[in-house]
Amino acid sequence: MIEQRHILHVDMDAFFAAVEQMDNPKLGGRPLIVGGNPEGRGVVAACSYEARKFGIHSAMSAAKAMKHCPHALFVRPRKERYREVSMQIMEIFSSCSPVIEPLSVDEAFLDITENHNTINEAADTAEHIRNRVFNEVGLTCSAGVSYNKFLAKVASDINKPNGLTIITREQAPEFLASMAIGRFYGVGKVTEKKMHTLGIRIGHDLLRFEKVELIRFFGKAGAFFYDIVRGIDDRPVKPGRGRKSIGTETTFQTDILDLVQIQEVIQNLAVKVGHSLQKKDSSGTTLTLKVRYHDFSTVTRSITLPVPLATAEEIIQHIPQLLRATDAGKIKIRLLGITVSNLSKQSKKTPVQMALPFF
Ligand code: DCP
Ligand code: CA
Ligand code: CA
Repeated sequence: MIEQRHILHVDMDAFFAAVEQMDNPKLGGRPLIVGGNPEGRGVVAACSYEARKFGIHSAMSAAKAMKHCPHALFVRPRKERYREVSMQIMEIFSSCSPVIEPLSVDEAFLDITENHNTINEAADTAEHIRNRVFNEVGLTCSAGVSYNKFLAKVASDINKPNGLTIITREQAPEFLASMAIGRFYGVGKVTEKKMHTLGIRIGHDLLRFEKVELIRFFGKAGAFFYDIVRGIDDRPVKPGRGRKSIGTETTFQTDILDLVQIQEVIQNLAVKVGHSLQKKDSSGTTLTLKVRYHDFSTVTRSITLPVPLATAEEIIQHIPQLLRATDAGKIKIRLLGITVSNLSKQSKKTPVQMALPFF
């Protein structure tokens, strides 16, 4: 076992919504939704905690949010501004530890093992960071402190908004045993369902299974589940990692069923992603297709390849396989997206040009 580490996870509260409320005090203290047009087919990107009391949450349709709370205020996202604020918070994090791994625009892991002998010292640093974010940026955030990444991330969510939670090594087993299985890292909707059919609803139920059994049921992830429910997660905080993925998606004016039309859309998305990859001199080994059906249920299908993808043509080659694993053509679709992840810097400078019969 590696030595006791002190890991922090910091995550901004209602990030886009909080930035809007900060920049425009008239929006403060009110149910606020940042997202698309509620009269059209927009979705909620973020909502203030005042809006959450009405059952509104991210990814809900803006129209539905409007129904839940007719007096909510709606504003459109300003991505550039969020990126700017994101840089400010990341700078504060960086000044507190060189070992920082941004996970998304509003959150990061920090390894502060160095210079911190006890978890209480680590908690003091978490509070110091939260104070600085509040005083220097003007926003609240929540933090989790524990001895691994998984527990630190879970912890940051517990006392949201504007809270701090510590999970010590002693507290971890009881905590993990009573945790709902869907909250375990890597357990998405599909895996959660499968866990339920196996009678696994909380961490405690998962403890009954041998590692080999879990591997049989869940593949490699099974081994990971076996470990994390025992509080074992040795993943390091990886500093200096840039963007984790490059992707794009589109929501249609009206839902589409026609496969030819679907393929055309994906081709355009692939061209966009291909351009971004080339602009950033990146390539990635994992390709993910996201399909949201008319009823908002969403599936993602991924493949990981031995050779990184760097161009639209290379992406498009793998789309039919991914598409076949969805209900495209059978069930109406409202959104399609593709993402390339597991990025590395060295793209192939001279991609082989192929005359590809798309699909
Ligand atoms: N976001 C988005 N679409 C989603 C989820 C999130 O555009 N489906 C954006 C808006 C969020 C930001 O990312 O403000 C950060 O996402 P979080 O999941 O961290 O959620 P919030 O920061 O909004 O709220 P919380 O206080 O629960 O962290
Ligand atoms: Ca957040
Ligand atoms: Ca977040």
